[in-house]
Amino acid sequence: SPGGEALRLLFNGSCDADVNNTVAQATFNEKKWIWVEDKKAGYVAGYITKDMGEQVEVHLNDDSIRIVNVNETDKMNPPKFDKVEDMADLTYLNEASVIHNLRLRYLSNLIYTYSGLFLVAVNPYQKFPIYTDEIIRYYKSKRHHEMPPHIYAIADSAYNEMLQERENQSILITGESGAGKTENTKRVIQYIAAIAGDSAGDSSNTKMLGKLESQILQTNPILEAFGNALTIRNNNSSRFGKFIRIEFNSSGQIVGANIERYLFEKSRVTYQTPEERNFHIFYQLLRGASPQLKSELLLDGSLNDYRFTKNSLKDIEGVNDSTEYQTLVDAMNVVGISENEQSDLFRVVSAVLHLGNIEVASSRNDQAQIYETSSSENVCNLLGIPIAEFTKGLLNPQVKAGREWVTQARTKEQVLYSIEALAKSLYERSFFALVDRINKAIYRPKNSSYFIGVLDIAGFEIFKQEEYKLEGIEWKFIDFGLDLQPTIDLIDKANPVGILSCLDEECVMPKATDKTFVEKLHSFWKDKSPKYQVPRFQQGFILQHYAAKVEYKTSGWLDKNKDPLNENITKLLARSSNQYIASLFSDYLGDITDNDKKNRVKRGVFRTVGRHHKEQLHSLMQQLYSTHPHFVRCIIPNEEKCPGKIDVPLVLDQLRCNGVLEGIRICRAGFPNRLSFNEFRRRYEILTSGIIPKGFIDNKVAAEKLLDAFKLDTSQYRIGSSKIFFRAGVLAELEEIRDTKLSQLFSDFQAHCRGWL
Ligand code: AOV
Ligand code: MG
Repeated sequence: SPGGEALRLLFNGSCDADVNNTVAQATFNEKKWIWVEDKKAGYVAGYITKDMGEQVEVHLNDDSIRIVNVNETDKMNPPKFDKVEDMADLTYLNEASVIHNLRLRYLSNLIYTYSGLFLVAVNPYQKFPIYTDEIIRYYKSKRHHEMPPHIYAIADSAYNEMLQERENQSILITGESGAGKTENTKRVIQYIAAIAGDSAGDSSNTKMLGKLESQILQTNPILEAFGNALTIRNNNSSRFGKFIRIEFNSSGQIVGANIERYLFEKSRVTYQTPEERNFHIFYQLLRGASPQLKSELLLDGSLNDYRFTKNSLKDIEGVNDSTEYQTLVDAMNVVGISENEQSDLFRVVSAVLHLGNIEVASSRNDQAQIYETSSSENVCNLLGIPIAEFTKGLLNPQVKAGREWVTQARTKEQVLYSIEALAKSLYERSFFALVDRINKAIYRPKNSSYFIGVLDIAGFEIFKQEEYKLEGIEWKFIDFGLDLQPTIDLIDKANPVGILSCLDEECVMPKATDKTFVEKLHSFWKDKSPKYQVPRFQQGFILQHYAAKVEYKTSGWLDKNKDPLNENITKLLARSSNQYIASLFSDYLGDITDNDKKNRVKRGVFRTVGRHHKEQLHSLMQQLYSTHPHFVRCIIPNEEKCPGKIDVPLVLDQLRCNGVLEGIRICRAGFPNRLSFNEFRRRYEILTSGIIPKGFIDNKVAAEKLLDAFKLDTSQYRIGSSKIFFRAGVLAELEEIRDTKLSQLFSDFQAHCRGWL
């Protein structure tokens, strides 16, 4: 198959002349070029016209002259480094050079760049033809640096390393909202499905995927319909995190997949700001469903008729909700979600809409009343529960007072609160059930030997230097600059009591309030952890996260951590005549005695919200630690969702926070490039003559002789048990010498031939 050079030509678009033309090589050599810090532009180019020690006079590119402190300047790399594919190869490594390189590449339509340990991906906000079947074939089984940087290269390394090292792999994709995490996650799955499916053999053609691979790909439109929404930052923002594990048999074929979801933003169901939307499905269903289905679902209105959609934005630029509805139904059919199951899912969506329209009035003595019953009737019809008990449960629920059950009168506010809690919980439970259902279709753990996990969530960092250890090289572990453990302890620890445990404890204390909770926290952590601080004005606490300090206000936490659902209603739902609805609330089945309650706590049914997240994240971390990680850092280029525009300060901010700049430094401090003895000898023997004796000689010995002959400083490499590890830039230099040598040989040869003619 064609090599990287062809692809490089294909990818490289035109570049904004203004940026491209930083400095030509000839001009560069004449003057002392530098980068100067600039508040607005981030950095501007210029050359030094006068050196005054602490200060320099600089002639800037716009022909202005500025006098600046030397420490506000950075060295500039020669033009031959423009658009380098791996920023660890830059001679001068500083913020200005890194951002300059990313910018040059971005404006030439090159959105992917290696950066030592990471792949950096800058959101293009436009569709480039770089994700085709043909490109997939280019990347299949190629060596990393043979090909231009691409998310496919990362997916391919993960796949090959899984097979070669017989080790689970993970691809960790992080970045701000709208930076491109989900898009890149989809590309990883697409690539793996194409090269590792049943039918993959030689085809790597996404149109000819096997059934399982198609199902795995089609889970995405389903999850996005129910779990994504338009936000200010992203037209298709994921309101949940996910970890997708693709499972393989020992020969590398896909045998199944599993999706775990984290942290779902259910509050969006009942409230959106006017610039945002509810979850896509509400708009898709109301705009795309057939009149017949809508009437079955008792939906006779449109977006403006329902409280949970009417105040939101209605349209997404370039998206047709009705077409998306069709895409969703097609996807559900591929995954094997039956028509009945689909109508169950839609029934929940409709019930949520009708819940929002229940009008609650207040009687003279402040008691809640429902006079207009059509919405409640619709809700009860859709959910398969009797309306009399539903209304009574809302307005006059039975609650336990000491040992007695008494009937309580509720205010309008209380009833509205419990209706909203019900709508949110109903939708959330249905979303979770949908994820379970999808897993039932695609998860077949039987023959699984390995997995590649793809994490599409914002958050944390893990880092291992296993390869160095395996090679028996002494390696001083460098802290990644993101010392998370103290913060994790602070949130997570059982002893002394971390924030979550403390919250759980307070939730079961009879007289606890938000105030007693915070006071307890202060008593445990104030002055005991460097990451914990007490705010001066608000009731709450401050945590030092890796990018910044974050202040948490704790008002309402106790309530939020408890289950806010009205048990009168949830018990009704658990006995719904509709099996699906009943299954969503089966944990509320039966009358709950105190004894049951204790048992349930043990069985984990009554796990509090905080506790549940904590357990999930713990299990995720355990899985990740057992894998070989690959890191992808997504960058949002501007806040206007606009193609071809780089907001330098915004990007710099992300590079500082996400560890890219730190990562390059670490990579350069270490030995990022490696070659086996065999390959090193094969490639570079040509640079010497007569160093290696004729006849058999061990590859390691040969490699050592070559290293000697090249007179490489011993600080520039380490010799392992099967490979040599090089500092950044060393191999690049050897490659350059090799290129020169080869072209010399070639022209000698040509001259020689001419002599014959
Ligand atoms: P996110 O996952 O990182 O945000 P997305 O992956 O949803 O961000 O990307 C946001 C939007 O940017 C997408 O809908 C595309 O329109 C565009 N986009 C991103 N990457 C690409 C790409 N490689 N090629 C073309 N368009 C792209 V969030 O889920 O909000 O944290 O919560
Ligand atoms: Mg996303």
